[in-house]
Amino acid sequence: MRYLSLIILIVPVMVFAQWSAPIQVTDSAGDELNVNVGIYDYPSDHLIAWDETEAGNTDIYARPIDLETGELGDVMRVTHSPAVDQKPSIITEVSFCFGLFYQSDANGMNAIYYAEYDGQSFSEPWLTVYSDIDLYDPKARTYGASIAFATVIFRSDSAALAHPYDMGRPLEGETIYVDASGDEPVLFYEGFWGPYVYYDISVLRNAWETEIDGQNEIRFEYCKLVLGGEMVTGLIANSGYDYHHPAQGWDGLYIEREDNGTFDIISTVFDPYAGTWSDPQEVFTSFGNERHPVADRLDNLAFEVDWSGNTDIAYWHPGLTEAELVSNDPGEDRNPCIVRTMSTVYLFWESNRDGNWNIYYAYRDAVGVEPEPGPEIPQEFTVSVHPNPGNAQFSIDLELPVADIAEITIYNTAGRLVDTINQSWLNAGKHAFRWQPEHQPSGIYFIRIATSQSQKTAKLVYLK
Ligand SMILES: [Ca+2]
Ligand SMILES: [Ca+2]
Ligand SMILES: [Ca+2]
Ligand SMILES: [Ca+2]
Repeated sequence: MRYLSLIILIVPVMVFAQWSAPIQVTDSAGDELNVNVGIYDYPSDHLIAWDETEAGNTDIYARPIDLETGELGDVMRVTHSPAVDQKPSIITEVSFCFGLFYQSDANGMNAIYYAEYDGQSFSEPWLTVYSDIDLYDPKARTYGASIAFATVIFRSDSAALAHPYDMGRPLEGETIYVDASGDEPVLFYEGFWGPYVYYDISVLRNAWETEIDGQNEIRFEYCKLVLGGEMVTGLIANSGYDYHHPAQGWDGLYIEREDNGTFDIISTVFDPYAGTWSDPQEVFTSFGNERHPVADRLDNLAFEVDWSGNTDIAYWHPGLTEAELVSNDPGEDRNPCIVRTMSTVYLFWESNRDGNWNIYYAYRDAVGVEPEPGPEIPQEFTVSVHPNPGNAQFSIDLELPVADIAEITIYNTAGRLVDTINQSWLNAGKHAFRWQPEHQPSGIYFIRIATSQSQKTAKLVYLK
């Protein structure tokens, strides 16, 4: 009894009943690190990638998983070079192409390589972005607002860079310096591409960690749409702390705050009108250290904690009153990676509980917005359009099984965006929208509904 109350006193925040037991993904004698997961085929076919170091050589490996059944495919070796091939980042949900970027020093300098996956195996990797300075830490990003368009963002010691990727192949020679100044070191980079940080009057573009006058600060960049797309850079208000690792949530950032060697997670919300950030709110503070936050656009937040004397993985969401412990093993558990399907949140991470590093994952039911009382919650994501064909106005009925961000757009047969109908959060349930073609010729149009998890396209025929 004395022992039990001691545990309760020391670790009052341990809640982990919601989480499955950890499931092992890799079991080789080498060290598997830097796990990254992307969706290959909606709804549940995903690819897990990591780098593995064995006998002094580091290569990229990947393994398919069906998240619905938990079935794991064979482990595939993506690279075979004697170079250090590491930090895979999977490009996700881009039509006609799928693969992973990674960093390699195969040509002497660190550069960004890409290998394509066809559902069975990987192509020979090729060099996509190179420079006479080291480039590393690739992060693949997709544009939710466009068809088949994506970007890989990476960094050097002094700048963050982006490279567009279109219809199957990275575009050559189009590297963009995201942080053009290059005057300050870029210590960590979070690039935002897609509709989730789009407001009527501005777009939040990027946030990164840099060192200014001996202190680690978070810089950000946003685009003022009302002033003709002017890019503005600012500093998230400093109050004498070191800040690290900005991670983007629904309307702002989660940041690691360092105060005399102790670490907490704070959040700050972006004001798109003023271009400023709210005063930092403590999301999670305790006697222990909370570090390295990662978040998805629906505020699923994972981070590392040392509450029981070794590092473990914790999870938090605004719908929870307490953080939940996902791993609780005496080994070191670190580097969480979040994947969410319609109804489930998955966390992948690396653990040395086996005497070498291996990849594990665990899952729980997604924490969503509470459904409105009354209306029946649909089982499936569906869309219907009527009348179709129509001659004046179309009604679009949408059913969402879970709350999500939904972007509804209309394209013509040339693939050009004709209209944007919705770009905001929708609760689970039934929704009705209207589209009235104005100054559009008769013909076939496509309505595309993209949520954070999937997309649907329906054809409609407009006859004047
Ligand atoms: Ca291993
Ligand atoms: Ca290698
Ligand atoms: Ca703390
Ligand atoms: Ca642990």
